[in-house]
Amino acid sequence: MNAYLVSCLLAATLAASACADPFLGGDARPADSRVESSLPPDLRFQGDLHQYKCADVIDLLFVLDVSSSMTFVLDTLEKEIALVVAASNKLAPNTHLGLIGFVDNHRLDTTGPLEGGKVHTDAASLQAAFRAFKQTYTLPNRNPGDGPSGPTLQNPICEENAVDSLHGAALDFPWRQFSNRVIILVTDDTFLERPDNYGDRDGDGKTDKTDYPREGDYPARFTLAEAVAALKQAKVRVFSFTRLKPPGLLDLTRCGTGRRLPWSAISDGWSTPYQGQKPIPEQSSGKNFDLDQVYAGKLSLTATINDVVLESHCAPID
Ligand SMILES: [Ca+2]
Ligand SMILES: [Ca+2]
Ligand SMILES: [Ca+2]
Repeated sequence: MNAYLVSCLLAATLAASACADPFLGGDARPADSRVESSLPPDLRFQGDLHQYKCADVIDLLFVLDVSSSMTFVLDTLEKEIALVVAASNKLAPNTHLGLIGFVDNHRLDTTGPLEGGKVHTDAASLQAAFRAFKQTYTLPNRNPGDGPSGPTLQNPICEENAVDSLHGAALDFPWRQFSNRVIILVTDDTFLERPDNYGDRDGDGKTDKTDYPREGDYPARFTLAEAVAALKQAKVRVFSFTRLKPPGLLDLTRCGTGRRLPWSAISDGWSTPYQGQKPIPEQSSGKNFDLDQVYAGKLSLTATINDVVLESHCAPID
């Protein structure tokens, strides 16, 4: 039992004033809430006080770098996502899942059965979505925000647009009111901020070079601070899987085009500060994990996801 549940139980024994929902605002109470809607938020526990059971549901959004080096992650998730869905539904029924894919811009998947397609409820439709992103965006090197008929071979610099993806995740995913809100982000690079442009390979302020790797207009729309503010407002935790150090020269997953930031900055914003700002997982009450350990088979992506969902469930963000 985590510290929050213990303190909640103790306080609730003294006076039924504990366990107030940490997530203020947001959508209306879900129709499938496991608690009678007539109950005020401070009585949202089930059973007697000796068997406290948090009634929060789980909203789990994958925000995935789908650039060409990330095929491994999409394949792993496709294979193992059923384990995540099963574990989450065991913890709390009716888990909602979603997917954002990003390279230099992003797209929220809309092939699920709920909320205009933004929400998946089982492994099968999410597996199909992982496959579709791989085929449509990863393999031809296409930016998800450009849609399935966008230009291919379109990724001139190594940094990928996690910041705008997280800002979009905070605002555009239909987070439920009484929910444990978790983002699982996987990327193997750092990011840029407004007013930089991911398509401006040489940083001259123009996006007009047509030789490989071709330039394009992919402006960074938000800053790190703006994305973190949106995540905090939405009470969403970010758990990321990223590189802690640059890949070796012969590493097949090493980005082959140029960079805006030095190779040593590859961990910035995830496990090391970004331009003096604390890493995103730390700022959003989440945590970062070593993606190289996943590649090496030393860290299970799905078991780690299950762990963080369990640990964050019914543990309000401070
Ligand atoms: Ca990449
Ligand atoms: Ca890029
Ligand atoms: Ca340029």
